[in-house]
Amino acid sequence: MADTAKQIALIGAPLEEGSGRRGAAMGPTALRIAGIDTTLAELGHGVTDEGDLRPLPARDLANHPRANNLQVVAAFTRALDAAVFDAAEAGRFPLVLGGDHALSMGSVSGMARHAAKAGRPLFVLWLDAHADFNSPATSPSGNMHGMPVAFFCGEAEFAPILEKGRPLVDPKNVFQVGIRSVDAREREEIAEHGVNVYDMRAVDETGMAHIMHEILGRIRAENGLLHVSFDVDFLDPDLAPGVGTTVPGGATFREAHLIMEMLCDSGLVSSLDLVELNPFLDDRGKSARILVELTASLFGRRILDRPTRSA
Ligand code: 4U7
Ligand code: MN
Ligand code: MN
Ligand code: MN
Repeated sequence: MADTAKQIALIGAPLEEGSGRRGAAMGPTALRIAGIDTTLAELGHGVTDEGDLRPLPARDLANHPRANNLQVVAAFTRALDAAVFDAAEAGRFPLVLGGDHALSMGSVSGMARHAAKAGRPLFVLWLDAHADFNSPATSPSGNMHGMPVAFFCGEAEFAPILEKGRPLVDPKNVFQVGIRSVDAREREEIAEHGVNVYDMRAVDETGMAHIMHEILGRIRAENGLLHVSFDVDFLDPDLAPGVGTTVPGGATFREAHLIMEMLCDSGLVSSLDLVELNPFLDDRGKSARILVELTASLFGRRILDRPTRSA
């Protein structure tokens, strides 16, 4: 049983237009079939499935030649900003079932508004093979799933997807772990903006526990809220092949579970995205199942009971 029972709101975001291929729109369904709701309920939590968001394209915005399917991505951004904010304000834990990573423009925006209202800083833990810090001006592909971090850190070139004056996330409050594929311009951008990056080499050299202690210590010291964004390609492709952008040399099974266990013990996590699952590319539901198992670790499943001593 979980130490602290939560009220969890499952919010389906069948967005695939932010990526370069089809399939991620089936992600929410695959996560439900893999038992995300019953797994969390068995751990003692209250679970409400809000179903899938189905926003109409934002036709008030002009299309952009370097931001593919901007109107669809913008519609999901607005819908998720509202759904995540409303759930958090109601005291529930927003758990977004993706959908491609462009959806984090909306989920992080909603949590940034919630944190601003509570007078607390928002931190973001970005678990990904990629930095996702492109903008329409720098992206090699134009695919918006490679842009969410630049968007919520306030990079200027974005079309006005959300109204001006939205709360942003301080790039110094963004922690990226597992990074191993960074574009040339992204490399400059993340350094200029002061994003905290623990690339795969840092994981190899210092170990995941050390990295997580450092991150959690900082968030606790600043009384922050933590949004976790989990891209399937953070994991090694042998473990999780159901994703469109596999990169070799990813996190192992235990590294990923340790992160979730330490996050659970910290009590700091306030929201979660599960993104980039592409069931069309998966191997008999393997990736969907591992995501559900990792989510169970985040919500209190543990190997043995032990005193809390993380961070
Ligand atoms: B994901 C890429 F060029 N950087 O911008 C781009 F390599 O959400 C990939 O992390 C982005 O899966 C990957 O198109 C986005 C590319
Ligand atoms: Mn990503
Ligand atoms: Mn990625
Ligand atoms: Mn910049």
